[in-house]
Amino acid sequence: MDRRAAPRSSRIPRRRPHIDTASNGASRYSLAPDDHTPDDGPAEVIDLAFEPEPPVRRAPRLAHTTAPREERAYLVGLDSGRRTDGFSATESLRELGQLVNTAGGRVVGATLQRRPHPDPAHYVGAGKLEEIVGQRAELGYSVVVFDDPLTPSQQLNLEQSLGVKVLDRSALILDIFASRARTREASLQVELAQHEYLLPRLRGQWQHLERMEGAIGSRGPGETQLETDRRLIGQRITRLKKQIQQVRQQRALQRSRRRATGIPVVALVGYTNAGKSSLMRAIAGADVLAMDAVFATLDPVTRRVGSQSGEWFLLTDTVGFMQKLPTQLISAFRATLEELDTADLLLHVVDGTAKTIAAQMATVAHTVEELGLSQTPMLTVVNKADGLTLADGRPVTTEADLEALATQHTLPVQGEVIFTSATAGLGIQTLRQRLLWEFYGESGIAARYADAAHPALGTASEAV
Ligand SMILES: Nc1nc2c(ncn2[C@@H]2O[C@H](COP(=O)(O)OP(=O)(O)OP(=O)(O)O)[C@@H](O)[C@H]2O)c(=O)[nH]1
Ligand SMILES: [Mg+2]
Repeated sequence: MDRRAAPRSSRIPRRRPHIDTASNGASRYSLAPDDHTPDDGPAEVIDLAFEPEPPVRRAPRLAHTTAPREERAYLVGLDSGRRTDGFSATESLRELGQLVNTAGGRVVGATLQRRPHPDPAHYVGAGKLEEIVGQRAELGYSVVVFDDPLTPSQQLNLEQSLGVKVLDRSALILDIFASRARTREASLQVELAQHEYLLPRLRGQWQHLERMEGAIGSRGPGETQLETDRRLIGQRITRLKKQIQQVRQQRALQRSRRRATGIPVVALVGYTNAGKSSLMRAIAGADVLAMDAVFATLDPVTRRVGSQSGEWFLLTDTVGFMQKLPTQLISAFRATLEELDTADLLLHVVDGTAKTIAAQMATVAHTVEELGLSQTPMLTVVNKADGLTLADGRPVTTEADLEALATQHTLPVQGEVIFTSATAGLGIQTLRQRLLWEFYGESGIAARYADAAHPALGTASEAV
């Protein structure tokens, strides 16, 4: 493949554009002074104001449901003071609130506890637990959501102490994925992740029967109901893994066919809600779902993008990343993420208006590394530029403004950054040209792909 160096020299970050993250003025929840995160000042207020979610059309649910439905959620986080991923405990808790909203719940309160390690039995200390219990009458919460993975025994102990349903971040994310799964493949992957998450948490809804000594049916060599449940779920997991293996093989076949065409592949990667699908729409004119919600996209969609002179590349949209993603999900979605293996270029889409932009970028970089893709060339695209302002305070409205942003930003990016607004249609042409340049150079090598009647090609999604 003919690949060249970037046409523009690497931008030297100078000044970060002002990023306007005005709150919508909804309710705020104060934290006790001793709970504040060290970097946020003493009188911290966790602003858990979220934009209202659009109504979510839910697919029929295939597997277990764990997350709140229109429930009043109380959030609990831990500030160990040792996080290295760039997210403060407060920001992480705010993101957890966003997940609760996406899952259909409403956040009614939140608390952070500063302690170096979670309590092995209850995650938080006894005092904090009492405080949470004490808030129940006032806030009327029906579910308590913890920002970190709980061990099965912590979850059980907490449910007993709090008297309400207890979830952790993983369960919430799994639930959102379950509600978003549209295709058979996504459903299989989500169901596998859910079963793997639930298996160690199965704890005998049937225990009362086991305790009834001498009861008819509980004697003899038979296994307990719990063992039966475990065995059945184990069998289901084996079956799901086999089915996913088949999906993987089909995908591998499709990929090798695609590779045989010699058409370059560009894959969109990025933090969830960064605007990957919107950018896909803008660049490829593709009819893909874009919505203001986390994890809107679960299945990779590939579209052709080309120029009139017969230069082409394929653009693939993928599932978004997030900090603290349940490991079960990553492994279940490996088949999907394998699409990235054959990408010639990763387009890292960043939400330029995100308060946690640097931490989000670090999460994506880390995930890309974990997926073994560090060697794949990556181009950073800072999207939602329409929500940014220039150094002189002017809002970004023109292509020239995007150029100015590119020279002003202080993002932690080595090399080239392209600014876009997928919704305002800014920077799209530049990005598309830049991608074509990457593979075909200034003059283009139309001759190489002049055979536009190649059976795998069809017509361009949109002419350049
Ligand atoms: N203001 C503004 N909003 C944007 C822009 N691009 C996308 N959005 C909005 O951001 C939200 C998320 O967009 P998506 O395209 O679904 O984001 P995604 O990265 O595909 O998200 P997931 O599939 O959930 O990982 C939607 O509400 C979009 O309308 C942009 O350039 N400017
Ligand atoms: Mg998407």
